[in-house]
Amino acid sequence: MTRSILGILLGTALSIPMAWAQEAEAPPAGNALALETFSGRVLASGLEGPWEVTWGPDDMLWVTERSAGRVSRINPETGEKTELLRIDDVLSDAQHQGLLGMALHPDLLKGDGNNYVYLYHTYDSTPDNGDDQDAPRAKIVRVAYDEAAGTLGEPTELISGIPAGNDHNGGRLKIGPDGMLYATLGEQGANQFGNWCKPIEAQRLPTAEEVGAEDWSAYKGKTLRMNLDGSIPEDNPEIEGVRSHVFTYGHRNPQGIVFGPDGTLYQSEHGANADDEINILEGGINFGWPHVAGFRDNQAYVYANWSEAPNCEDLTWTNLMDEESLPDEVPFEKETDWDGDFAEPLKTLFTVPNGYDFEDEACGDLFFICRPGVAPSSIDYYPEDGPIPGWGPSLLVTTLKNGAVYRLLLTGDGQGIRDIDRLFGTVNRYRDLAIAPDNRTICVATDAGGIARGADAGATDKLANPGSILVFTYTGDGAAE
Ligand SMILES: [Ca+2]
Ligand SMILES: [Ca+2]
Ligand SMILES: [Ca+2]
Ligand SMILES: [Ca+2]
Repeated sequence: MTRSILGILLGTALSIPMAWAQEAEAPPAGNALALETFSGRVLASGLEGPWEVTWGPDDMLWVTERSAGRVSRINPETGEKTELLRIDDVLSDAQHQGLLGMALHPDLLKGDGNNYVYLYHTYDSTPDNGDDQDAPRAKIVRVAYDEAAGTLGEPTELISGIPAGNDHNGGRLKIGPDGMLYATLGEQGANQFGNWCKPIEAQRLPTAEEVGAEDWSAYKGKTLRMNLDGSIPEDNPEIEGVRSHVFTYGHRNPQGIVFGPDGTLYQSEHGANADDEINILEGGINFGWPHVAGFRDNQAYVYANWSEAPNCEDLTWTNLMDEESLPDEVPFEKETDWDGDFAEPLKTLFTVPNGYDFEDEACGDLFFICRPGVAPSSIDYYPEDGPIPGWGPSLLVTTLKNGAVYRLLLTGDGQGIRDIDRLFGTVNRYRDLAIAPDNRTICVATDAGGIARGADAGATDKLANPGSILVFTYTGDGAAE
């Protein structure tokens, strides 16, 4: 594939033909669908970090804005935006903090008294001491939608005191077909960057004493499952003898969850330099982080535990995860040194062999952008009977570093991935998506700032459409090719 001109989207509410990008690094384009059968346009811009975009039962886009702590409805035809709520106690200093996930009650606007919306956000748990970053936590609140007034209000706290930090807070919410609320939590960026001397706690499980005391500090790097009032479901898995909100564990920074029509729970998770993961979650299962990245294959990863180095604070941290690059004082293990039970991913994006050059000159000082991981920020499900030829069933995954939607074609039983394509590439960071009910339109939310892959294949902080909702619409007739 040699097409390398990225579509630049300008203006708002204009229908602009897209050009398409394929990357040498991306997997081969196995699907021959003509991408010219899509139009692309900017629906809305000027948003303060749109993080969750959900198609509502009122045929409006419901959107959270991370740094503003705002929930709005956006008309998917005109882009007109109506603010529903602004939360006062949202903590949003760092890139990973703020108002994050949102889930709409499945019976919203069905007239049975369940006009509820669920929100995940970070806050300062010690608001009166003049330091808003000394004790960040996250909470999940339920708010009620007043249809007549067009507002969200009456906040009810379901759970608070959830661990949060300045990195990898996870934060995606979804209500399952079982009527339970699921939430993703990252490991808070432990063992890397400014947190390099903090231990990763993705494997630490809550004790009965902690659960009894409502101490949720062991919830880092977990998926939580709770009743809609925030309590622990009776049928949650008992893991090492303790039932808590924990549904799965051993995660790095999971930011996407979605249920397939048969109830399969698909998840996307940020890897480190490589090995972003697509997983199928089942209750009680360990997903391996940090002992294993992706598959247990000993490729381009060792678990270097900086917190165990006696002089950690004095060392110069590196995220090159091979034994030659690590200071002698830092203990490490190969993936096969750990013999714990865990579930391997369905797919990694992407695994590279030992010896791979993680400091590609093409991205200069921003070499992390050129690394094999694409930073998957959300996941959605495209149904088997959707009108776009060759798309169903598939998972659609938005990516930050490599602004695009990755379409992962599922096998017929939904339990495997048979092909990957990179679609709708622009110079942006894609944070989330929503699929219209007619399955012809894909709406994508972009970060308000940050670093992305540039049009020239290097890295850039000049984003084409910061803080926007982009809309890609299938214009074909749905006939098979
Ligand atoms: Ca979404
Ligand atoms: Ca404080
Ligand atoms: Ca894993
Ligand atoms: Ca591996």
